[in-house]
Amino acid sequence: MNIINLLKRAANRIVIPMLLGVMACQPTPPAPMSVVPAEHQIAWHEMEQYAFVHFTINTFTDREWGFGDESPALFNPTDFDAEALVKIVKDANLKGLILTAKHHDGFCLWPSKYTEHSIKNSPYKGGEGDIVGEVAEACRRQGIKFGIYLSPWDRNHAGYGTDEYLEYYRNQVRELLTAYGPLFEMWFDGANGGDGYYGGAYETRWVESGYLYYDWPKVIDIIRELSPETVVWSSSLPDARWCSNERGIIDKHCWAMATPENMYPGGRDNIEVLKHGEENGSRWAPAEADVSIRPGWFYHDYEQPKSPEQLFDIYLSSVGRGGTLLLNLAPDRRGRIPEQDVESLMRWRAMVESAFSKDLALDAKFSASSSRGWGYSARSMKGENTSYWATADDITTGDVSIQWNDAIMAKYIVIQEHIALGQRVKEFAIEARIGDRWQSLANGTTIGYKQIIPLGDGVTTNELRIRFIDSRGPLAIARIAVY
Ligand code: FUL
Repeated sequence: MNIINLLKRAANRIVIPMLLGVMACQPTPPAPMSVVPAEHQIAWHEMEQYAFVHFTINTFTDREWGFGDESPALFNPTDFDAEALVKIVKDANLKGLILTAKHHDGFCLWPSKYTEHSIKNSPYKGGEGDIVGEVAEACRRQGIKFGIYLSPWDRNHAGYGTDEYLEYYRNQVRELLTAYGPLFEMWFDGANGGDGYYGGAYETRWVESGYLYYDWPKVIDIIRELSPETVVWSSSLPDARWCSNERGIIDKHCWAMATPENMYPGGRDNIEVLKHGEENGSRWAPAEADVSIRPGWFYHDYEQPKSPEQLFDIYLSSVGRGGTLLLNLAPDRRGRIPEQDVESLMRWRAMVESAFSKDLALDAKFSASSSRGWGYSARSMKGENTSYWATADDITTGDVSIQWNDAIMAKYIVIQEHIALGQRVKEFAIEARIGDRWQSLANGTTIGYKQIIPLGDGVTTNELRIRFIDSRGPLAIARIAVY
């Protein structure tokens, strides 16, 4: 037998069985929890922060809610430039943009074929303009994801409150998705019914229980058909939910799951569920924090933007609490984002980048009280969240120690769960070794996609201990970072 054959036999008898043996020993991943995010919801989490843009007739009438009887001739931005708007969004490190295609007053920022109450009867570009189309195109060119806000309540439409309006509304959803989709998110406001112009009736119209009237499942079917990857947001559900306030604050105790029964835009009887989610909720419907850079959603020249420090706090209480941040910008009558708002945004971006520039954990030694085995060790939590630490099926608690040779000063700890397998952690604590004792730094409950835990002025230590005290299943932690 020649040498080549000998080597082949050795490979067949020894090397291949050895490899198979090692593969057989590699533990399987933990089973997913019963509710996990869809792939496009994971992509949505990863965006973390995106812009809202409130712009319409209200910008020119100095109102927050138009009555519906405003003349389209009022809409006349003198210096609108979609590319410049999207560039500001991009420079602020916001990953998407959701535009108010139609607010409660019913004026359409695109030349809808279903109404005359639109940009086509305004002086903007002599009636040839299309703000929705221009922004969608600029987003596409600059790599920013695009989304649409389409107010269900329409104070202009004569048929509001009847089936005629429902057909109109669904036609518009179809029209927008066909012309400007796919969209990363569609935003269905909960504000519903009340007084308005309604085609000249000037009366008050309430719709049946707010949400029942719209028959939302029919609207959602249209979206799933034309743009299946769209996250459908509403004050309740189904794919992402309101965080229960407009101040940009997600509650510290917040599950991504909730149960959709009777929860559609306008359903306000579930504030506690919106705020905390439900540990055993039947859908992945995480919280989104919507907040405006100014007191109002639309531009008013007497208002001032929030400071970079205020925006930084909002970042911590939204992105830092397992959900996303939807930060509203308000173009002025030129159609431009006011200079002082841009200044605030850019300084905010710089603050975030400087606070989270160097992950000190990259130079540390990670160890854990136990692990699932090969491929799931404590060091899997270091750096990018491409791998994760996991415990054995029957182990739902664990301590992670992070040690440095030389003491470091930590101001923030970032923890991320491997949410592709569901949200699990129910309780955790963070401690630092100071001298020869352990000092408690923070306690928390839920984690989810990402928790940023601020440590006040900072802690100097050479060992941190993260204690996972309770979990719905075996632990699956994607990342621990220290700044
Ligand atoms: C609210 C609306 O009534 C406000 O005008 C604004 O659009 C805000 C984002 O949602 O419910």
